[in-house]
Amino acid sequence: MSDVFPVKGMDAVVFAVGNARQAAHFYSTAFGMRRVAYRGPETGCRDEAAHVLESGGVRFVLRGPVRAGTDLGRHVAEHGDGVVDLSIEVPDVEAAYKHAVAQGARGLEAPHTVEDEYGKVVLASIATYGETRHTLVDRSNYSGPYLPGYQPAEPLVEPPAKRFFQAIDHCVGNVERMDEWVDFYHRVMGFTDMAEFIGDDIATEYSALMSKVVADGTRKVKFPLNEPATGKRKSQIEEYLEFYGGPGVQHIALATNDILASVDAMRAAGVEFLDTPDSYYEDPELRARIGEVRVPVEELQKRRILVDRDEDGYLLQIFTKPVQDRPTVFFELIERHGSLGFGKGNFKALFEAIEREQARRGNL
Ligand code: TYF
Ligand code: FE
Repeated sequence: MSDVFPVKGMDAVVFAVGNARQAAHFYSTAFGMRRVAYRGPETGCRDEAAHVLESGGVRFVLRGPVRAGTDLGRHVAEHGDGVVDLSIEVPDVEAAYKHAVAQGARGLEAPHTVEDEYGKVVLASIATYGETRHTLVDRSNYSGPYLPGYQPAEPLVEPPAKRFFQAIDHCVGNVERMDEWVDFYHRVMGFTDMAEFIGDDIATEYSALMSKVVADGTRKVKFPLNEPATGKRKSQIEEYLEFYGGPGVQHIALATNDILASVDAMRAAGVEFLDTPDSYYEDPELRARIGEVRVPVEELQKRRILVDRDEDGYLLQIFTKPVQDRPTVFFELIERHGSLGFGKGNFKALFEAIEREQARRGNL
C-alpha cells in the first residue's frame, strides 16, 4: 500500500511568546538547548524577533512581537505563550498540500519556494485544531540553519556537555471533539490509530478526559488528542481550553536517553516537575508489574520519575508543571526501552498529580 502522505518527521515546534529573547534564554538554560539562528529587526524583519534553538533533532522556534498591532501580538494576548505551528518535514510539499486540501483541510498558505544564499525551501501550511497550523517543509535543497531569512546565531549560553533530550516523541492536542480531529488526521494525512487510547471507563474513574493517538505509518510523527469528559470534577482539559482560549497544543514529549541526568539538570536550573507520592513506588502491584528496569526503583522515586511496562518493553517518563503563567503548555521527558505506549499504567498517578495542581490553582 502506498503512503498517501509520506512524512520524514517533525521539522519544528513553533511557539508564539510575549518575549522571545527571554523565552530563548529559558530554553537555553533550563532545557539545555543551543541557539542556532535568529531573525529580527537587525536582520530586516521589522515586526518580530524569532530565535531558533536545537537539541539533537529537536527544533524550537520562539517568535515574539517587537511592535504593537501585529497578529502575533494578538495571538499572545489571546492565548498566552503557546504553540502556533507543529511543522512537519515532508519529501514533497506540493503533493502533501494537494492531498490535504482535497481531503478537506483548510489551506493557509499554498506551496511556495523561498530561497537565500543557503539554497531553497518549499513551504505550505494547513490549519489544524484551534489556531494551530501544520507547516509542511521540504528542506532537502537547503543548508542554512533554519529557513531563508534567518541568520546563523551564537548560542545564548554555553550548552551543556550532554544534551537533555534528542528527539520529539509526540505532540499532544487538547480539543473539544476528539473524534473530529482523529478523523481529520486519518483523512488529511493518512495517519492511523495507535493501540493506546483512554475510553470513557478510565476517563470517569480518575480523570475527566478521553484520548486517542494517531500516527504516520512510520510512527515518527505521533499526535495524541485529548477531549474533556464529564467526571466528578472539572476536567484538566476543560481548564486548558478555558485558559488557552480554545483548542491548542497541551504537551510536547521529548525523548531522552538519560532521563535521570536530564531531570537532575533541569531541576537544578529551576524547572518544576509534577510530584508523585511515595505510595506510587511502594505499591507492591507496581513493583511486580514493572520488574527490573535499568536503575533501582529508589533512583526513580528520588526524582519522581514514573515507570510503565507493556508487552514490548518499558518506559520512564516525567511531566513538568506548566512552563508559563497560564495552566496550558507543559513538557514530558520520556526514555523508551522497547515500549511504544504512552504510559497508560501511569494515568491514574499522573492525573491525580495534575488534579492536585489544579486544586492549588483553584480550578478543580
Ligand atoms: O501523551 C500521553 O498520552 C501521555 C499521557 O492530559 C497524558 O503523556 C495524557 C493526557 C494528559 C496528560 C498526559
Ligand atoms: Fe505524553
